[in-house]
Amino acid sequence: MSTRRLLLVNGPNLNLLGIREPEVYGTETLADVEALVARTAAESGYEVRAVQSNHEGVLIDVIHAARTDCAGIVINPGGLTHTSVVLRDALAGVALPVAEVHISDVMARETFRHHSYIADVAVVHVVGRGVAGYAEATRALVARLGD
Ligand code: CA2
Repeated sequence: MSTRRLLLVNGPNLNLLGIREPEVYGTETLADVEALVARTAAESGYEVRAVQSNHEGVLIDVIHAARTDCAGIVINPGGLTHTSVVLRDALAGVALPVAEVHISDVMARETFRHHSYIADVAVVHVVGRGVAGYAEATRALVARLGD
């Protein structure tokens, strides 16, 4: 039987969700995001391991660990989206389907946010839909996993 678990990864500074910059990222907290993804995944019989870290190496380790016990990864890499070859390599290396989420519309922001090192290793992309985008990404990822 396949593993009915997803890894939810939130990268650097996303622990500040709902606390700072509500005009950009909204008023919902990281706990709200994690509960939303858990609820959404549960609709399809998946459980969720949720991890947020401000440390790139920790993110790499949790992605590697998912290789053997998760079916897919929902990730908002935060600012590492635009800088991190190593995060991209980790995602490519575990060869699990990846859904990339951004709360804000990165293409409408500074040009340095326009490039994503993650985009072409992800099979689902949800950008600029607010926190609700995590639910969209989770549903789209689960739909690709089949039964
Ligand atoms: O829109 C997104 O979800 C981003 O991935 C968020 C990153 C940003 O660097 C990306 O370009 C787009 C920033 C995450 C920081 O989150 C904060 C949340 C609340 C207050 C301050 C930062």
